[in-house]
Amino acid sequence: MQIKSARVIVTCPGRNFVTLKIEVEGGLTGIGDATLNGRELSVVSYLEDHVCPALIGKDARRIEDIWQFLYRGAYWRRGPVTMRAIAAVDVALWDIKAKAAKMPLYDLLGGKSRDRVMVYGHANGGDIDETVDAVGRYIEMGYKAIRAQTGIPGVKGAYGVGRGDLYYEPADAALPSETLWNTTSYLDYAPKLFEALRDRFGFDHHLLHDVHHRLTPIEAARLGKSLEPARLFWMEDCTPAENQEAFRLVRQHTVTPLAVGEIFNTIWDCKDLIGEQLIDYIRATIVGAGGVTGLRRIADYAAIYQVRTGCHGATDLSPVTLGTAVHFDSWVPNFGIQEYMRHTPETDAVFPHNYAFEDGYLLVGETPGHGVDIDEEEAAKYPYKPMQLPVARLEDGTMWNW
Ligand code: EZ4
Ligand code: CO
Repeated sequence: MQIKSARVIVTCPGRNFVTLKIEVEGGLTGIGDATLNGRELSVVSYLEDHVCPALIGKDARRIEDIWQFLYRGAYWRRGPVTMRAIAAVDVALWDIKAKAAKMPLYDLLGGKSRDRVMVYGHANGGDIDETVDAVGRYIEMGYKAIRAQTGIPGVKGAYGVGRGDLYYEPADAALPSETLWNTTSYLDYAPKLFEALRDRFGFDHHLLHDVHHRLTPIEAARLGKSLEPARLFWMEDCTPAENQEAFRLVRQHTVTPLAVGEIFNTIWDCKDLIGEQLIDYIRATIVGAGGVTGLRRIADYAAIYQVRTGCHGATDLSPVTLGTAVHFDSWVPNFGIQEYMRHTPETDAVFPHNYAFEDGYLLVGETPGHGVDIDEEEAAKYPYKPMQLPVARLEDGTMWNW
């Protein structure tokens, strides 16, 4: 089953997506997502200039060998660009293998461990009242788990606040927008949001919150402690995780469950976090961490330490990643939850798929492969648009973590 062609398709139905399409002799095709939000074209070049030519003629059945070839062969290991390129190849090859086997991908992975995949949606608002209303709308839509983010009065562009509708895209301009950050206001305001949410809705739903790398370890510990009465499902990215040891301090102080890893690329980024049981959920995802092959290694390692998965699933991960994740989540024994931000109707039209949302869960499709396709005519209607993620500064002008 030789690889005949490997092509990159870039489309922007509201936001940019990079997709790799591989075709093998005999005509089977598979697709993989290579989207790196705000730095898309670097992965396009990596694939087109360096990876695609080396794939031609290789046996598409040898997924593990091709993964090792691209990982070891780069010499410059890891990093978001390399690992997204590897993920795109890996997912396209799993898609092809499952189609050839006439199996949905979850079956090829070992079969279903569950019937449906619990997801969490994103509710946000300009202040506490708006956010409480937004959470109410998610509850009405059937969500069992909801991430809540609120704007902070006086802080311009606090993380996670949308622009008036249910869709939220942080990459909003050709050059980075400037936002402000104020830790004192945030640490005062955020716990009040969760108090208000529990007062209004009780404890029947899971609530989640994303700190988005903004706090120091001791501040994160304090927030975790002050959120304990709200019994969160998790507190995410409470402090930057380049230094995995930082989480020892947070862990010492709070029983609020911790989730980390949406920006991780390999098992090495989370080795100590998992091995020392410093986190409860690992957020690494298929497109970010080297495809099904890379993520499976992380998940199996995490299982030993009772760390569960919580795959990143923002809209900058294309329906190809989401669809593949639903297969992965259906199989993985130590599943926790799946992030789910609905894509726009334009995006859904470019990527026909067979996963479906029902009553707070995603249901996996039964067709062979990962169940997501790309309509190239539709994709061609939306040319690439430069869009970057925002940056954040403190009030005195100091650069901070966005
Ligand atoms: O801000 O994927 O948990 N979800 C997140 C995301 C990230 C975006 C960045 O591109 O933190 O919404
Ligand atoms: Co996040």
